[in-house]
Amino acid sequence: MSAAKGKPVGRTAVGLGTYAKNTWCPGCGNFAVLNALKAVLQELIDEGTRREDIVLVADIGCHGKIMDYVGVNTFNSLHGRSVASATGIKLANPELKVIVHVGDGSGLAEGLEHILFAAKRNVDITVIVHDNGVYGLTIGQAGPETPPGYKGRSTPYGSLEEPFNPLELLYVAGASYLARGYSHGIPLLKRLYKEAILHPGFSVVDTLQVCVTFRNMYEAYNERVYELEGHDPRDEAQALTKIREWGYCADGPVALGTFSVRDRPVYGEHFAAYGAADRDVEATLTEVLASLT
Ligand SMILES: Cc1ncc(C[n+]2csc(CCOP(=O)(O)OP(=O)(O)O)c2C)c(N)n1
Ligand code: SF4
Ligand SMILES: [Mg+2]
Repeated sequence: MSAAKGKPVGRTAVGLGTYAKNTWCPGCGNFAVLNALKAVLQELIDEGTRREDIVLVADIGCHGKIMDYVGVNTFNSLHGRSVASATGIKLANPELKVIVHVGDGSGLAEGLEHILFAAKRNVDITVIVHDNGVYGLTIGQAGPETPPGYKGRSTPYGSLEEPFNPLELLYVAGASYLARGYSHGIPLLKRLYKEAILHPGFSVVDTLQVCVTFRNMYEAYNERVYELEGHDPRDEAQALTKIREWGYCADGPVALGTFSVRDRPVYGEHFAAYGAADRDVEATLTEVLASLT
């Protein structure tokens, strides 16, 4: 549990608040993510989920501070390692709803291998990417989702690299639920976060979370975003076409909504068949130790 967190203030208009002082910049897109998430968690609690069965996991970055602002259990992981930690938490206690908050830097650069393998395994966790296309906390360096031409502390003459499409990458890796939201649209974020959390298997919501201080995309996104209509997320060809429509840097329409839902075996579901719960741990350990001598 985060030390900065005080006693939950209880149910208010936004619910599940804490006494921690919020240090995000005024206007930051993280506020929309926070409000949507708290509303969804409150709904889940009202529908019967135990508050103590919800775990938020994050690591380092402006997005990671979200853990201090929600009155549920939280785990602060090493930088880039939050998806690996979440995988362990879920496997140790499958009853938990495990939600991971990553930045485009922490999740798609420092921790890329972890997110790819969690998708490949279809671990039953939800990853919310706070995708602002920049390293916010360390004051505006270019990251994996930064488009060419971006001028920041590490690229004063403009970034030369093209971003990759995280949804395409995670689709190929095996994620069984993929969606994109935008921090200027809390109702859609709520729908996507709830769908993702309830989806059995690896779910990801790439959230276009505007960093007003280092990469203010509100005007550009407002002109280009649209919500998917008549799209069948279970049709793989349609899903891939829509996922590939926007390459995260070129102009053109930016689709929001649920791109893909697939039924895949969920990692860990078969563990119970191993009979781990019934095993005599002491006898097994003695046997293993004896085999080493
Ligand atoms: C291994 C490691 N590399 C680099 C850093 C420095 N660092 C801290 S936060 C951060 C950027 C985080 O960017 P992002 O994940 O996009 O989060 P944001 O602040 O934009 O929400 C970096 C590079 C670190 N703490 N540890
Ligand atoms: S630096 Fe950017 S991402 Fe970080 S709190 Fe400020 S506006 Fe938000
Ligand atoms: Mg970022």
